[in-house]
Amino acid sequence: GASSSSTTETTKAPEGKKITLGFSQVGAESGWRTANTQSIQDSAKEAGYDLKFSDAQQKQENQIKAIRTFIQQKVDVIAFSPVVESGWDTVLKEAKDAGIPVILTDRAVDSTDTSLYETFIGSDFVEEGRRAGTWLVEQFKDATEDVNIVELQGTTGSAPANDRKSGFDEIISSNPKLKVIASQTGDFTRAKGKEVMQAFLKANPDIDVLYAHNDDMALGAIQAIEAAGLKPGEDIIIISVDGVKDGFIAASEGKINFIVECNPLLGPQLMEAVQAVVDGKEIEKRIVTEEGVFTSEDAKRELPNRKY
Ligand code: GZL
Repeated sequence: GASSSSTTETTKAPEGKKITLGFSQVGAESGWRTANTQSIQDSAKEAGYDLKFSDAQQKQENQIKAIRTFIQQKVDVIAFSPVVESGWDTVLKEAKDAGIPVILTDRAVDSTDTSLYETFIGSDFVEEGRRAGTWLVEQFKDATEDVNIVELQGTTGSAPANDRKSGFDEIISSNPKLKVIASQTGDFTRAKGKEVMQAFLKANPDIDVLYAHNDDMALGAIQAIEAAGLKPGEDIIIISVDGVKDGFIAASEGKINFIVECNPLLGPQLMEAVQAVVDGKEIEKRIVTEEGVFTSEDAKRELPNRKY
């Protein structure tokens, strides 16, 4: 890892004290989450902030507890990636009443009161779903028979699961032969992705396509597909989202056919937003992260350049 430079200058906070950032992270469920955590920790160090970091093990009540602890500790700014979209208004109002600004990263909340947070920094998950659907429509535009699709959804109630599904459904509805015959959550993990894919294979003899809401579930599903004696990327076309190293490796081997990138490196933008908020500067209410798409060929070429 990068050596910590001893000369990191501390950012001047009000009264010259170090800025304290309380961050509540979803968990450690996927390769994407690991890269996201690393980016936040590295960027906070680089900025000279005192980072109080909490891992909620994918439980909303742990995130709410962490946010309440940050309020008691009177941190300068609270940031978090909400594991699910709903159920945040009460604790966000407590932060607002305590005069502590909140920044959302990665996933959104469905609070209608947008004064409860300063900004939301993250991907457009609906667009990611549309990109997955657009590639699939193109691949099967000449299909003469039904195309049977199974879908491994992300964590139930999470913004990426809701939006990646709706964006995909919106686009594939243009071709009635594209049929989602089974759709179930794999909770963004390899283990669950494998388990649910095993069940899909048992219940559906003729699966043509797997749409997985993240690489980790796709990688688990690939284990199940191979155990069933089928060839991932050939017998079953696989589309995935994220673009973590292991996803790129599988794509470069032709086991995943199309990857929609979801950028986890949100640390630098988060720290910029923290500084702006502390300095009382205006910031955009919505900061969308840049990301692309990769076929197997693209992945083979790009693999050496991937940072996570
Ligand atoms: C997306 C992020 C999702 C990733 C998964 O921004 O919230 O959660 O796609 C991760 O890999 O578990």
